[in-house]
Amino acid sequence: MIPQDFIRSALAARHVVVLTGAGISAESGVPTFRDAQTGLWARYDPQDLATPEAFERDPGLVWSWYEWRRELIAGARPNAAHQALARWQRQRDGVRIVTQNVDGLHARAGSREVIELHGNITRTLCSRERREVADWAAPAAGAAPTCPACGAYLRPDVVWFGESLPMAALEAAVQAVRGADLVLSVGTSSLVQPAASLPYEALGNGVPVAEINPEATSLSERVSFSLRGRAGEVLPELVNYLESG
Ligand code: BJW
Repeated sequence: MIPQDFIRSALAARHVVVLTGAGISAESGVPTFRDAQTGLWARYDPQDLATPEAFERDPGLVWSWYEWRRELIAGARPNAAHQALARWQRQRDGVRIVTQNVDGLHARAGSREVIELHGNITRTLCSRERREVADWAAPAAGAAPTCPACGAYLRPDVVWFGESLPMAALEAAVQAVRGADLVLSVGTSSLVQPAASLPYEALGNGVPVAEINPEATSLSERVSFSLRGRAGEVLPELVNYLESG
């Protein structure tokens, strides 16, 4: 059940920012990172796979892990939560999506102008020149492919721990939050910086923040509205209310 005062805030808001994390794609079968049984970090050590040092040590291992995830994501479909957000954007202007996810499922659901803070797993970069590369020769089993132009290893276009976020995306996200009169935090543990600080920026400006998550997070105690449930259930219900309101 969605609180009436939250529905009133959502109806009155002119600029809404929806910050999403791995939990919004969980119902598409894409594993989260930190969920105790099913999260990727329960099975893999991020220090071995999601840092520049890990890639330097063993590019083949890191490439293979991302290939596995790329295939998993290619076979996944946007779920009811992604679709509800796309529907909300079609219904009205001023709903902006900022995602930490690299899976591209918001765009595949039809959302427009999604701000991707941590890159996109479907793109590949030359690790030396940071240029996007579209074609490369298949590597030997267990090895990473190399850049056809300079010979450096290729890597996924994602942001690893210790790396800076793409400046344009981060600036766009901060500006969107500064201009928002309502922020929703959906399916994120709110642990990873700088994305985790965005809802606090809003709260500091007196802007209400709602959290949609089946579990409590480090943000939960601070939020204005806590909608405890799965994104694929809560978001369609919310957008249905807004459509009829
Ligand atoms: C559901 C659900 C359902 C389940 N419905 N919900 C300040 C203080 C301390 C540390 C730092 C700091 N500033 C920077 C750092 C270091 C670091 C950091 O934050 N570390 C923390 C872990 C402590 N940050 C960085 O290094 C960032 N870079 C940076 O800041 O550069 C400058 C700098 C560097 C170094 C020092 C200082 C400054 C880069 C961060 C890059 C994160 N990269 C990853 C991997 C991306 C590529 C890939 O996919 O492999 O991004 S890590 C991983 O975490 C991924 C995610 O985008 C990110 C956030 O995870 P998310 O989305 O919140 O997922 P989960 O699994 O944590 O949570 C899922 C939630 O869903 C749960 O709450 C569930 O309950 C919920 N859920 N089912 C709704 N159906």
